[in-house]
Amino acid sequence: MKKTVDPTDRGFIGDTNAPLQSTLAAEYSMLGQSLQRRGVRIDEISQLVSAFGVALPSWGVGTGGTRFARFPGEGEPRNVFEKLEDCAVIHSLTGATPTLSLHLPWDKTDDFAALKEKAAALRLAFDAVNSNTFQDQAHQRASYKYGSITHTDPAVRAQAIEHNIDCIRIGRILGSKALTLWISDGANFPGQQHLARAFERYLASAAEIYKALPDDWRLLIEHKMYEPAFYATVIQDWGSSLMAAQTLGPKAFCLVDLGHHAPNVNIEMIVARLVHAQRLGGFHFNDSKYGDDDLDAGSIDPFRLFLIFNELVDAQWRKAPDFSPAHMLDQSHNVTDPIESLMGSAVELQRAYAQALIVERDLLGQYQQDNDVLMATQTLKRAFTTDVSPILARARLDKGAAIDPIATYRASGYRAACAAKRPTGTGSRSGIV
Ligand code: LRH
Ligand code: MN
Repeated sequence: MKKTVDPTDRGFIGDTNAPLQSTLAAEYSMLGQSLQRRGVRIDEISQLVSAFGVALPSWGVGTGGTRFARFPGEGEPRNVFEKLEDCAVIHSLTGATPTLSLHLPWDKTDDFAALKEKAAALRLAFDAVNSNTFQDQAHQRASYKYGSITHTDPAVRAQAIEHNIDCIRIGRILGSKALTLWISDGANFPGQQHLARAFERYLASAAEIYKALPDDWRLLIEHKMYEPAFYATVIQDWGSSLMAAQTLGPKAFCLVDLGHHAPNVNIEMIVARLVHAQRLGGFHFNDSKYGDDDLDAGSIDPFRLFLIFNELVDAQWRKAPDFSPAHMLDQSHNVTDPIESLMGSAVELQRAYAQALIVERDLLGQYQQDNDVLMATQTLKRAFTTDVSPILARARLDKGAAIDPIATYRASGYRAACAAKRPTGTGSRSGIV
């Protein structure tokens, strides 16, 4: 077997970077000169990009699947501790993923305090925890077949509320500051569910969960147009999510999962509205062409991702009140090495952020004011068509990460080492994880 190296080892990363540094320095200086002509200081952008972090989905480091099949890859993590190890590799090589988001009970363990210690030793921390009332667990009292916190049976609602409160308890041990509440509750046929009463049950149950939130926590309400419900979903769109957040209280916010909208929906507009309402709680970044495809961020429509970051940078720039969205990835890696996909996606988020940071906002504002449509769209597009790769690589280098994360990861032989250490199950079964 090829010699394997620990990809989190700084010496190994430094050795792999060495032959790439002079080219990077030349490209960085070229870009710096071109940006200077636009009145943009490249070092300022690199520092902001360096400070950007996105949370990894614990459920994303294993191979994902669909309802048809899941084809496990080599060396899959078998438990949350091994998921942490893989997340540490992603952060060591990109410098952009200092936190991860757990999903319960998928990441259940007997000792969450030990998990927190292990994470700290790997220079990782925990972002929002995710509850799960869209699957029935073994030995569960009541089924979620017809819903969870909006079920017509109060006993089922109570069970689902209890689970969410337990997720908050676990999150407090881990140092999380938010609970992401996505529920699959809805209907497959007209008439199956009373649309108004279901929403009222949602508000009443969510209020019980809200009561259990510590003062410095947030409740992140995640809307989704459809799936697994195929006619109506209780929290189907940003309007329902915003109404719920405003009803529940100041700790309730809206989480935007990019894949949870109909194709062609203007998501950057939704972001602008949620910023205005001071209820933009965060994102589940991914990409999609048709439905909730959970593909790698920036892989299908990088311009859309740029336009979303353009709204975020503009809000930051105009000092929008109460603006601190949580950035998280939520993807399913069915045919790629999850570690490579997550590294690539983190870099694509940094790219969209860097492009949004170099937008000449005063100039753009003037053209918008003057209704000079052509010059306004060109000014925005100039930022998107600028290759900011040297800034991203420089930000990684400055943090001791890899100039080329994928090449460094492959050179380490980490996946082969995992395959030797973590025997893979046989056959393929369906399901997203
Ligand atoms: C629902 C969702 C939600 C998670 C799940 C894994 O589609 O986006 O955020 O709980 O995926
Ligand atoms: Mn999501």
